[in-house]
Amino acid sequence: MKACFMGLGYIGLPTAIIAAKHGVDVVGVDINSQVVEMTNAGHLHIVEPGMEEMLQEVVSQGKLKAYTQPQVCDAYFMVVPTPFKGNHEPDISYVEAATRAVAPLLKDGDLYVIESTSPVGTTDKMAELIFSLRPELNGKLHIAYCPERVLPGNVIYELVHNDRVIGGRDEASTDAATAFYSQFVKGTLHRTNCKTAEMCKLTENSSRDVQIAFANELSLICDKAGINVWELIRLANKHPRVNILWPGCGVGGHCIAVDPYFITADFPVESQLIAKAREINNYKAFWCAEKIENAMLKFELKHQRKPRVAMMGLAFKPDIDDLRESPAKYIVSKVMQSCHDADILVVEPNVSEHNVFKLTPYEEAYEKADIVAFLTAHAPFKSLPRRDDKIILDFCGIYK
Ligand code: SAJ
Repeated sequence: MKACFMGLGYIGLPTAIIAAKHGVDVVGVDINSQVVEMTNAGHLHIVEPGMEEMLQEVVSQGKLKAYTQPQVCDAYFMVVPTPFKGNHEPDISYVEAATRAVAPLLKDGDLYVIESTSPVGTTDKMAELIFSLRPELNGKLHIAYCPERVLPGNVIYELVHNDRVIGGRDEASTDAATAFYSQFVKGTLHRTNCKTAEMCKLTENSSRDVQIAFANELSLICDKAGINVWELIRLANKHPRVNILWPGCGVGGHCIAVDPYFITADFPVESQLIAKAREINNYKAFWCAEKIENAMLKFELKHQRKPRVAMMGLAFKPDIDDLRESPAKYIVSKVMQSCHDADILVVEPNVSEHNVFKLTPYEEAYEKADIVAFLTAHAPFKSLPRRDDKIILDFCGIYK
């Protein structure tokens, strides 16, 4: 079995490495020649604990080789990004480009799988594209959709142990995809059709977005009512069948803040709750920025001088260095734009340098600031002594 992974990013590269480690001959393909060179040299271009050692092992054994163009194989996996356009419409052009690239290489009996998060109907659309280019293969390929569910930082474990959903266009396709993944997945492989599998991935992340929106909405209500939202949620969760998530300064990252739009774009009439959750989570970041700006104004009126403000955290969630789609980054930028001459100290302990923000060590910023806005609940912030001489805006539950 020879498998070709189209896209060597955060998911494609680890999956290619794990498949190679389990005996599959792997061709890794990326349009970025630097990624290809680094991969072939055994250097990981992403951050993932334990993965580089495994890459070096499979490269030295000749089990994985990277190219800028696909090679003839028996199975092809589309693991490319699916971003959204300005109007929140999904952009499947990378999946389409990767499919066009492998189409000339396909032969009778091959397996074609999409792993990229995709709008419902993408697998059928790509099947039609393949058959329009290779009509003689109609009915002779195995075509399936199989999303991943891994959490960056724990990929080696989760790629192997998480359950997976395998959705073929027909039973034989589900069989073929299940046979492939069973070579390295120890979790259960759940069979379904491709549309359900596509929707399942979108549902998982939308479900989390909706639950976080509920917590964020509670935080707005509690702020107005003078109730500590952290205590409230902790108490409500004592109910045996209630499990509320935590509010924050919005929702970031490349999955939960993005995938719900793949549903709302295609089902605008039906997806009222999902759309509203996106709105609430986006609004929460705006609200936090306004809170900081108001606190700054109040301070200035009271003390007849501008406050020094510490913005604690830029990453989209605790204890990582990933700033993608980060609400914290949005808040810092918005406050800086609204208050040009403000004295703002930006803190991100997981990043050594940033091209836009000058970073200050967290203890120094906390010490010097009049107003401290906790945006990301990084572990080191929790050890800072609570100080009554500062205005503390705890948006992420440092003191929960
Ligand atoms: N957040 C809250 N309150 C909470 C939990 C999270 O405000 O109670 C915020 C975080 O601060 C962050 C955002 O939500 O801004 C997303 O964080 P996350 O940890 O929920 O998710 P991601 O984006 O790091 O990774 C998710 C994972 N999904 C879940 O944990 C349900 C991962 O399993 C998926 O594979 C990944 O999305 C993906 O690729 O879809």
